[in-house]
Amino acid sequence: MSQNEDNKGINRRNVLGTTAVVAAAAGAAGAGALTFGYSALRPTASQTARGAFEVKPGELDEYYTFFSSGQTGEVRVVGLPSMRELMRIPVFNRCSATGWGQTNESLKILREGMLPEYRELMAATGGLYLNGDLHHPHPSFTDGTYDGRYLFANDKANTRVCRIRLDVMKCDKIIQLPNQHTVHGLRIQKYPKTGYVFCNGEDRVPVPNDGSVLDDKEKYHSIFTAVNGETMEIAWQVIVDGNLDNVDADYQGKYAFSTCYNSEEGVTLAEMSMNEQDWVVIFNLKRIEDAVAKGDYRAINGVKVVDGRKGSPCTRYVPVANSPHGMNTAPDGIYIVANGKLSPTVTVMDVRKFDDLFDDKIQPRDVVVAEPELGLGPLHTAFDGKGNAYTTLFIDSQICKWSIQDAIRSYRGESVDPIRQKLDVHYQPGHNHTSMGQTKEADGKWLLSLNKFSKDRYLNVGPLKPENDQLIDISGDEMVLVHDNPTFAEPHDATIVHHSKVNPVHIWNRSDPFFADAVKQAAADGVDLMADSKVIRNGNKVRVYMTSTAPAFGLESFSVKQGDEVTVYITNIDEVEDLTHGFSIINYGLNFEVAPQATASATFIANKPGVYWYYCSWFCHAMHMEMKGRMFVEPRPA
Ligand code: CUK
Ligand code: CUA
Repeated sequence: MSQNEDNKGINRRNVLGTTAVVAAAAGAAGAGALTFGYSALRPTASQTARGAFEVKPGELDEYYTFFSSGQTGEVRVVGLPSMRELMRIPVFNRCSATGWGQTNESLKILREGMLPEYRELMAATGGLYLNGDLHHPHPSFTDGTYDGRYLFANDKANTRVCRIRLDVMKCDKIIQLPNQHTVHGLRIQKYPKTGYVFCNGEDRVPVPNDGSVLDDKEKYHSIFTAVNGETMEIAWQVIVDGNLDNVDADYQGKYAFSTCYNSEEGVTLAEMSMNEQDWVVIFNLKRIEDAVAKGDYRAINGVKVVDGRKGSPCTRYVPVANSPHGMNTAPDGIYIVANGKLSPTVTVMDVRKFDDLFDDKIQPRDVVVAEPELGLGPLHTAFDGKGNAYTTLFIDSQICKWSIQDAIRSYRGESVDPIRQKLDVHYQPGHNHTSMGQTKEADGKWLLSLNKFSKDRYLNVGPLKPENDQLIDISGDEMVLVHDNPTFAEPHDATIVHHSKVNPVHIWNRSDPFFADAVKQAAADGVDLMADSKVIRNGNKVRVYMTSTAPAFGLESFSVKQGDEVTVYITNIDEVEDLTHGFSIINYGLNFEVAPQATASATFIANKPGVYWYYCSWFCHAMHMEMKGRMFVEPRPA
């Protein structure tokens, strides 16, 4: 018996119902249908035909999916429905292929993305973090749907927020949030457009956290931050009661709301899960902006911090069952769902009631319109835009499909069962996602289940196993599992974006700000990056400018002196799509990518004398192996 089966303690009726439905759909009636063997649940050809998930060689996917990678620290771009990985965008990690974390262009973003005190802390690694934990990637919005400009994501490990430009699929900005300790939940203002990026501070710490307070948890605070997505500056912060977990925003541009666990404000597992109830905190954006405008805030570490603890006009606290996790807004712009985690229920709220709540015309629980019991461990909910919700059940290893309207009827006392279907997934799902389901343009075609455990689903690769991301066709009345996809650590979250929303460039524009510093330096040195290859010496600082065009660098060799600080600027003057060059110096630990029409640079100290070949590391031409040259490092005079 697998753990998946062991976990199905409750809801036997629904489990049996689901199995029968799936088995019938698969035409696999008989003994298999009544056992819980997974062979009966594996899709057959006839089952998968409906979803037409196969993308044939040469065909393009209909959707971009932006996957987080958790503790790997990057964003992955995956085609859907094929589930083919198309690209990786390094952000909080280092990348040997692209030189992220090594080029001056990326180092500037990474260094500026750290508060000065943490740059000091990380002196041993050059003032840089080498890790990150990227959970929640979300694209920018205009009028309730994706506008293709940016993707934002959090770093839970080091309290950072990044922005990725979707035109070039590169990170262009990172900031580290002061006062807050970790950023976990991250979502985007949907209307009228992405002004704010909402960032949940999960852990409570003393503010300021300078050692003057240690084990006195009464003096700890949790902080909610709004970052301006256009400028990547912090707009304001709000102090709240309890821990913040996940966050979402409405479609009206008025509210953000966060699930909160640890309303007990404890510091141990036992303390944190003591109470029967926690809450959802609702943030009134207008009132917070007014408080900031009126000077009703404390400036802490250069940030305007508004007091949003209980009793504040800026927030309301809606009690929900113990330790809610996911927070999801339905595409109808009306219903929001807080997922129970330790409770088998999800709590549905109606955002149209929030104005009255803030005007004290109703009580916090009056905004709740449904609380269906779905199964064990509800973590996240996705929507199809047709009135159905899909909730991951972590402990049951299932997706539960349910009707929002029937859940509301049932809450009012009518005898209806909101549950439409339960589908086994493999195993222990966290987030799930529908195509365009986090916008008002939800199209109800695909559902992704991001499962934390793959166990027996793949060839054994040793004790560390991949995650298992499963593709489910939701276009018909029944959910049908169509594809398993293994992923390396560890997608928590993904966003499925119709391809028409994203329009990346094919080659770089020479005026791109990404390498503007290099262009400026070249101009100061009188160098035309597109034509000149030369060495400029300024004391012990040496700048080596080189073009690259298949299959040759602009310099076949260059000389520097031992101890020089050398900056190499490579400009790819090829104007051909996909003709990327690389630049690596052997034994000097250097490699980076130079895509068509880009300039990339890196700086190092030439401390070791000798002959060092540099070579093109991205296969570019039949003569790619010959695309190389020599760096001569002259020994320091004795
Ligand atoms: S969290 Cu990971 S499963 Cu960080 Cu969005 Cu819910
Ligand atoms: Cu240029 Cu390989």
